[in-house]
Amino acid sequence: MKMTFRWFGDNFDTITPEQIRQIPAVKGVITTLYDTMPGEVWDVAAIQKIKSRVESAGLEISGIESVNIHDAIKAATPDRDMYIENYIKCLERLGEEKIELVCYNFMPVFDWTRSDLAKPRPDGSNVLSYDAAIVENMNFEDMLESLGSKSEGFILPGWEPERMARNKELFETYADIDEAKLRENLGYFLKAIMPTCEKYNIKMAIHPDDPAWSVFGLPRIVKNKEDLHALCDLVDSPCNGVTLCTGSLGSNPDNDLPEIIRSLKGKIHFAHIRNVKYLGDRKFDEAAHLSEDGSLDMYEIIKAFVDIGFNGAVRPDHGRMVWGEKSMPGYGLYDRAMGICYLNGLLEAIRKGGKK
Ligand SMILES: [Mn+2]
Repeated sequence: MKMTFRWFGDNFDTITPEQIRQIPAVKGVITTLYDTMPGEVWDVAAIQKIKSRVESAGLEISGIESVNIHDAIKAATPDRDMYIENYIKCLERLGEEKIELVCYNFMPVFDWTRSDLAKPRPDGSNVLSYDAAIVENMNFEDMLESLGSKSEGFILPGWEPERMARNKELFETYADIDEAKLRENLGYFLKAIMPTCEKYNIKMAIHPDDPAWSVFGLPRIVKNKEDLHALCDLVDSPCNGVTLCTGSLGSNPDNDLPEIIRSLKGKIHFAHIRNVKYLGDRKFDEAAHLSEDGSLDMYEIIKAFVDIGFNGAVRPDHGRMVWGEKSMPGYGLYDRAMGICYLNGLLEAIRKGGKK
C-alpha cells in the first residue's frame, strides 16, 4: 500500500505539501486542477506546474481525484461524444506526465451529500454527518443552502457553484434516466476511454456513491458489491476498476467491507479509508479512524487489503475537525494525519503478525 494524502493545490488548500511530507509514510498526494470545470481539457502547463510544485516538496502525484465527468456523458445527451473526446485528451496529457491513477464518480448532479458539515461530537470535535430524516425534509435548494452555510467559505468538491446554479436544468436532464440507463451510459464512456487508458497504463478508479443509496430520487449505480462487480463487467480491462471507499460503502451496514474487498481482488486501484458511526436507519456520523470510535472494524478492513495483495495508493478519507483547525470540512491536517498514523500501525502489525 502506498500512503497518500489529498491536496487541493496551493490556492485552495489550507495545508502545504511540505506539511504533508512530514506525515509518516506519506510519499505522494492525490490532487486535481481544482479550478477546472467538468468537461474542460486540462492545460498541459497547469498539469506540469502542479506536478513540479508537489515534487519540490519531495512528494509525487500518486493520482488525480478527480477528473470530473460532464453531465452530458452521464446523461447521454447528444453532445456527449465531444465531452468524451475532451476527457480522452485530459487522460493523454496526464499519461504524458506519467500520472497513472484517475479517481472519478458517476453520480448525477452532485457528488457526496451530508445533512451537516460540522456536527459536534461528544469529544468536542466536529464532523460531517448524515441523517435521512433531515434530508427527506429538504429540497435540493435547502441542501445547497445548508452546505454553503457551513463550508467555512470553501468550495466543496463536487459542488461547483457554477453547476449548482443550473440545478433545475440538471435535474431535468436526468428525469428519464434510471439505474439501467445510467449504467449503460457509464459503459459507453468506459469503452470509449479504455484504449487510451491502456496505452498510458492509467487506472480508472470509480468512487462509490456517497451515501450508498438514492438521494433526491436520482439513480445510484455504485452502492454495493453487486454494483461494483457490474461496473467491472462493463469493460474487461486491467484499467477499469474501483476506488474502495470504506466510508461511502460503509454508510450502509449491509455492505460487508472485508468481504467486498476480497471479492474485488485485482480490481481495486485506489482506497479511501475512514470510519463511520451508525446512529440509526440511514443516519451516521463520520468518526475518527480508530475502530472503537466508529462502527467499522478497521483491523479486518486493512487485513482484507493485505490479504489480496493490494499495493495501490491509499489515503485517509475525511477527518474530524479537531484542535480548532479551520479548513475545508473533512479536509483538515490534524485528524487525517492521526488517521494515517493509526493505519500505519495496523499495517505494520498485520504484516509482521502474518509472517509468524
Ligand atoms: Mn471517499
